[in-house]
Amino acid sequence: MATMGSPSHQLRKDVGHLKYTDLLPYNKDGYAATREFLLKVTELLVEFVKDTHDRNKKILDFHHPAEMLRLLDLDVPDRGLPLQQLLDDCSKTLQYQVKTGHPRFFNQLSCGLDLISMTGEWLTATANTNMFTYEIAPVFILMEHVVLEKMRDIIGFRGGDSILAPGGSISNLYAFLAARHKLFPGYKEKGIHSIAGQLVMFTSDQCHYSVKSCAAVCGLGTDNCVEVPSDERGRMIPEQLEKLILERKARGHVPFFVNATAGTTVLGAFDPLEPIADICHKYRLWLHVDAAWGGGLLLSKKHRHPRLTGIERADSVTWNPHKLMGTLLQCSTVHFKEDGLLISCNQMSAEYLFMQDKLYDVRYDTGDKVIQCGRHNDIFKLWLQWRAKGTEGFEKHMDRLMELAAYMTRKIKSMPDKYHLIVEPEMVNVSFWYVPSRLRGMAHTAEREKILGEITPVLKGRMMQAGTLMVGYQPLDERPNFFRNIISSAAVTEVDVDFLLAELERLGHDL
Ligand code: HLD
Repeated sequence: MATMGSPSHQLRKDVGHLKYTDLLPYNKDGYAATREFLLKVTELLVEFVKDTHDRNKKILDFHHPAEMLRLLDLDVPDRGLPLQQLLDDCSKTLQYQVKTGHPRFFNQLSCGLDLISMTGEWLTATANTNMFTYEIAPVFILMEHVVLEKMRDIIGFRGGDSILAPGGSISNLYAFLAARHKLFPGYKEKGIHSIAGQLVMFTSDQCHYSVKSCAAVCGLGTDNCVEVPSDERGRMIPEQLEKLILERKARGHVPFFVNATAGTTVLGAFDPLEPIADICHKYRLWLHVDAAWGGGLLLSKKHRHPRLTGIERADSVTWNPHKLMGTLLQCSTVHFKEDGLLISCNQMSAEYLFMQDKLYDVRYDTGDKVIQCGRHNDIFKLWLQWRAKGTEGFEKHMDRLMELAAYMTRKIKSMPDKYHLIVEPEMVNVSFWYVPSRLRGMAHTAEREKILGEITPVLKGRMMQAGTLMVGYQPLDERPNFFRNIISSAAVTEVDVDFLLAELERLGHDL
C-alpha cells in the first residue's frame, strides 16, 4: 500500500483545502473540484484493488480494538473537515481493512473481489435509488425480472416468483412466511389464533442458524424447530425426518415446513433432496431448500448432480450469488415455485407508494412483495457480472473452485502426519486439523483431538498477527475446534493452496 502523502493520496493544495460546500450541489460552479476529488478517490480504490491481488502484501494489519481506536481518528466532529482530510480518511480505512479479495483469504463463504461486479456496485452507489417502485428504478427493476427468471429456470421452476433479500437469513425467512401464508392464509389478518395447533418445522442439525431463528421470530418457539440428525458427512437422514414428523403428529402438532440444506455452512454437505421431497409430498409439507451456499453449483453440469438433484421439487429455494458466484456483497435471492404468494403474503398497499392508478403497469412495483420498505439495488452488480462471464463463465468458475478443493484435499491426504482431514468434502469446504510436530507420533484418539482443538485457535491467532493467511475455525458437534478452509475466490490458485499448508507449518509446528 502506498504511504500517506503519495501522489495518489494527495489533492492539489488549492483543492485539498476546500470543503464539501465547494463541491456540487452546494457550489453550482464546483464541477471541476468535484471531478478532481472523485477521481482521486477512485485512484485510491484502484490502488486497493492492486494491493489486494499482490501476494507480497499482507491480508490484514491486525490490531486489538483499543489499539485500533488509537490508530484511527473516528471522531465525528462539530465542524466539517477539508477534502484532503476526507481523502486521508478513505486511505486509512482501506489500510486497516481486511483484504477479502486477497488470494490467501480463505475465511468466509464470500471471498474474492470480482472486478466487474465491483464496477456494478460503483454504478449502483452512484445511481443511488430505492428498489421499491418502477417509477424510480425502471432499468434495475426490469433487470431483476430477467435475472431472477433465469435463475428460476436454472433451478427448474417454470414461472414462479423471486425476490432479492438482504442476506440468506432473511431469504429463508421469506420462504417461511410464504409457506405459512400458503397453508394458513388467515394468519395475515387474524394472527396466531387462526391456526389451531402448534406449528412445527424441521431442519437438519447442520443447518444455518437462521432457520431456527425463523421459529423464534415467527411465534413457533425454537423448541418447535426440530433438529433432524445428520450422517457422518453432515447430510440429513431422511428416515429420521419421517420419524420425527410422525412423533410430532402423534402429539397433535402441525408439521408444515421442512428446510433442506444444499451446502451446509461448516462441512459443505448436501441433504438428499429426492427422499426429503418424497416425505414432504407424503405429509403435504412445504419444502424449502437453503442453497445459499451450494446454489452456485446449479451452474455446473459436472457438479450439479447428484448434489442438487431434485431441487426443482422444492416449493422455495434460497440462493446467494455473493457466495460461490463471487458477486459482491450482498446479493441474496429467494425463489418460489408458485407465483403470487409473495405479494399476497406481504402486501400492505401503502397508498403513498403503491398507488394503483399510475402511468405504468403497477405489477412492476415490486416493493409491496416484501416486508421491508426500502430495498437496496443488489441486481446491477450481478447482471453486469453475468453479461461479462456468460453462464459458461460461471460454470468454469464453479468447476475451477471444485478442482482446487480437490487439489487441497489430495495435498492434505498426502501429508497425514501434518494434516488430518475430517471428512471427504462434497464442496469447497475443506475441514482439517493441523498437527504440530509434538503430536505427530501420537495415535488419533479423543485425547489428541482435544489437544488439536486447543491448538487450533492459537494457530489462528498467530495467523492473524502475521497477517499472511486467513482460514476460519470452529467446533462442530463433538469435534473440538478444527479449520474450515473455503475456496470461493477466483484469485486462488494451486500456489496459494501450497502456501496455505506451508504457512500453517511455519506458524504452528512448535505448538
Ligand atoms: O452465514 C454465513 C454467511 C457467510 C457469507 O455470506 O460469507 C456464514 C459464513 O459466511 C461463513 O463464512 O461461515
